[in-house]
Amino acid sequence: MHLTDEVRDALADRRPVVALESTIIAHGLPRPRNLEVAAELEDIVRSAGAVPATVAVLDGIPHAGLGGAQLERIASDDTVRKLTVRDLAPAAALGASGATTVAATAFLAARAGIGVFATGGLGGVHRRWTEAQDESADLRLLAETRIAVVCAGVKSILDVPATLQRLETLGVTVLGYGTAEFPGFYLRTSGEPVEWTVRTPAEVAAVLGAQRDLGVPPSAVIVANPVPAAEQLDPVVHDAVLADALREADRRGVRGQAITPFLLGYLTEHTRGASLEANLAAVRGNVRLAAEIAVHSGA
Ligand code: PSU
Ligand code: MN
Repeated sequence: MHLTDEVRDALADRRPVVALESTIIAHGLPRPRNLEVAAELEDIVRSAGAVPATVAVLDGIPHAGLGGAQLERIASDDTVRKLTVRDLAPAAALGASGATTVAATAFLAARAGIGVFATGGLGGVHRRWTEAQDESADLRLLAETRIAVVCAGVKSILDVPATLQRLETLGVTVLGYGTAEFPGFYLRTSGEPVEWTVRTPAEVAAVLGAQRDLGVPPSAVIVANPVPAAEQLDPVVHDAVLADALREADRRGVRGQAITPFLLGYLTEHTRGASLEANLAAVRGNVRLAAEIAVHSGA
């Protein structure tokens, strides 16, 4: 794996590093806004006193930390694929380039020795699972990987109660950050309860330390951080447009890897950008919190 000098030095000196995923940049946000956002997220990490490590695969080589031209390639090159964990070996062997999902980013970040990771919303169990059996590979990977993942819950296009049930079965720790309710990605709440509430980055760092000290089997700690109230999507608009989006995906037969980008894009278009602003507000908040957690964890 290729690490930038900055990331390598920070890890060697045990200074805080935050991993950022790239699928949100390549396939989750419209162009050219996505490139601005990629740079902005790195700036947020830096201003909180940590080093950003955006993860992607370029010409078969996994990278933690990207230079400006590499970030631009991820944001604008049409041949950049969407890579989850099962795609990493073929991509490496065949010299392909791709953006990494939550699963692939968490895997590569943990291998590089990075302990904290920020994204928008996790993948999970899709609606009508009984027909399609579509469950994001994010869940199983997080169940086996020791890393703190700061997110605004799981994407609301999913079956949220079923996803929480899967996380319980898989033994993944879920913390509500300043809330007793699981966040709803574009919305402050999904309406589902969480069992544990933490209120400061130091408390999250203490949970991570306790997980290590107790020898709890390696798994992620999900820090579920709601979008700021002023920036959430109007819940009525959310529910109506999402129902249309799901119908349209069905009508067009969109499936597999394409479904998540399709639904996010549909929402952006049909809320005239309001869902995009809520998504970005959530991601910004998550990236800031991840940096604060990394600073408090001393790693
Ligand atoms: N969060 C966002 N936008 C995104 C994603 C997360 O705000 O586009 C991406 C993540 O990379 C996540 C992926 O891993 O969506 C889930 O895709 P799938 O359902 O195909 O596993
Ligand atoms: Mn999927």
